[in-house]
Amino acid sequence: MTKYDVAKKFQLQGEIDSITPYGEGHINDTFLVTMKDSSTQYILQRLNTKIFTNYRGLMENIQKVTAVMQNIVQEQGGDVSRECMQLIPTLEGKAYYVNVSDCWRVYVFVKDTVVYQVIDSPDVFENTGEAFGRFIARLDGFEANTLCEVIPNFHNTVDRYNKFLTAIEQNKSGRADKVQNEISFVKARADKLSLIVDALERKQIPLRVTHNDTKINNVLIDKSTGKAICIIDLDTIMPGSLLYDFGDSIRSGCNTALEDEKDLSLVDFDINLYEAYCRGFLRGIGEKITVKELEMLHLGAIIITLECGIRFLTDYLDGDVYFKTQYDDHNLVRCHTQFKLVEKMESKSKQMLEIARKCKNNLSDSYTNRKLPTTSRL
Ligand code: ADP
Ligand code: GN1
Ligand code: MG
Repeated sequence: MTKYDVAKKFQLQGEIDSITPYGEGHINDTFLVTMKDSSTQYILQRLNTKIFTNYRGLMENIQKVTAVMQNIVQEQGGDVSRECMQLIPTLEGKAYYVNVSDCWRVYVFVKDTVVYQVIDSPDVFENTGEAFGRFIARLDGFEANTLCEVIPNFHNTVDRYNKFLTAIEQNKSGRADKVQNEISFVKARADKLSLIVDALERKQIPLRVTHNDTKINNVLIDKSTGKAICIIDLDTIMPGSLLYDFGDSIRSGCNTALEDEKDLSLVDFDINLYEAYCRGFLRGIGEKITVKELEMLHLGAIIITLECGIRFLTDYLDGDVYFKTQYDDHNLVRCHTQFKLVEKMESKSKQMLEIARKCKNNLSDSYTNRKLPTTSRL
């Protein structure tokens, strides 16, 4: 079945002109569908069903969350057509189309936006932080247990570490000898990896409905205003910790280079961008953040960057079976950028904590001195 045949299974307006590969995601196959009137476009995606084995549960999550979001944005006087992801139903009125083992879906294409792979503007990054903070705040009342866990233990850093140890032992790719330094880098930090998982388990921080893949190319920025208007890539929305959401934007946005930059001298952690994101995120989430979460934001950034590096290294050891790769050592190159960032963040962790506190205090001053919640909610 061709992509054209698949696209015709959905309720598209008009006649299809072209279908072309689009975006730089590591997981799904994304296409831009342009109609003959050329002003109407859609995003067609083939889900990676090897990774998202429970694609039906995943699509149900997305249906639930997009419906709630659309209502909230409408209530708040926003523009649903630009600020919310909107699924286009199939001819039978379903949210997705299954062909043998492939699962396809179509979204409304949000026009006049850009996504960044590297951000250098503090204003744009502050707007990005505000959008992700607001996203979590909007989902605050959402019952976490009504969503399925799309990928079990997705951000369970301890479990990621155990899988990494297994990958070393199995050495499926035969590359283990080559990455002894990288393996030592991770092992030296093993005690840090459980901090968020433990805090969740002890109910020191709340389990929330979170996005879980908040890298900067998962938010659409309005071309003319620079505002972050629409959060995309909703596949991994499920119960999780805000710290991973905050952290993943920092991991991707405060990197002065690309995630797969080969020249490590270009990779640095931009603390000014960190401050900009903190300001935006804390404004967006408002009073929904707890004191403990605030005090752990910097750890969220460090731990997820380490986790992401571990995942790239694990995939390298497994023979590149998870992330899309373009060349032989691609996952190793990605792992190196993440570990370099970890080191840079570690050397600035105290400053990162102070920045979070300062941003919160500046905001609290403007909030008529209302107090933060001091305990977790769940
Ligand atoms: P992946 O899971 O593979 O990362 P994404 O859902 O993030 O896939 O989509 C890949 C890219 O497609 C995004 O980075 C963005 O550039 C673009 N994109 C996705 N959805 C939309 C949309 N509704 N409107 C405009 N662009 C989109
Ligand atoms: C993947 O789908 P994409 O490219 O937005 C991955 C994230 C990683 C990221 C690293 C479902 O995100 O968890 O942090 O690559 N998504 C999944 O770039 O594994
Ligand atoms: Mg994406």
